Amino acid sequence: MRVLLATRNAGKVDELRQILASAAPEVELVGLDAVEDYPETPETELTFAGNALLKARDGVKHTGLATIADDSGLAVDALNGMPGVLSARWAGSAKDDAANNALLLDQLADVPDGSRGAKFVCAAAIVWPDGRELVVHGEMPGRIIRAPKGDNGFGYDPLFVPEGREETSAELSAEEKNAISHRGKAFRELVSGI
Ligand code: ITT
Repeated sequence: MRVLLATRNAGKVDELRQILASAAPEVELVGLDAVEDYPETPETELTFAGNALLKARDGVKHTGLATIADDSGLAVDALNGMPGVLSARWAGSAKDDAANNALLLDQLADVPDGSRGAKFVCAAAIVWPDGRELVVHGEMPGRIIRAPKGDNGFGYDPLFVPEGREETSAELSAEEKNAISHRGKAFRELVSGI
């Protein structure tokens, strides 16, 4: 089965290829780099599930292939669940991880250690050419520390310590992160339903 992977985020591509290779080895993933003139899908919905479905439907429309996509982000307790669906562009439209992390640290500067809870959330969607759709969710709870640590992963990983761990998710190996992550949980459930 050939499936389009509709994401431009290189960090996600690496994670999803690895998660899907072990959870669904029969699925042949086609990346967006193999598709000419693929337009970026505007993420106009206010929910992770809504945006994941928009991206997956666009993939079917442009390629005719079954398409999987995710929409994910960080929900910080002290920010009432923000940056949420705005996570990629929190410091502006450039989608700059370092700027996003710096802004988040500034915003939480006066928040005490006991109140720095947060979770990563992922909605994973698959849409088939015949119109069938499936969307599932995964979460990874944890907390935000005061300075970045670690070089693995992407996005907010250097600031996020998963519940029950001492290291940030940027200090975990890819296998360790995928085993507990929002994206790992959501995609393992997604492929069990296809
Ligand atoms: P696509 O829409 O092309 O998939 P994107 O980066 O715009 O790429 P999202 O809209 O889903 O993807 O935004 C996700 C953002 O949330 C991402 O850029 C990070 O800032 C953050 N994020 C999500 N999952 C993360 C993870 O596992 N580790 C660190 N940050 C993560």
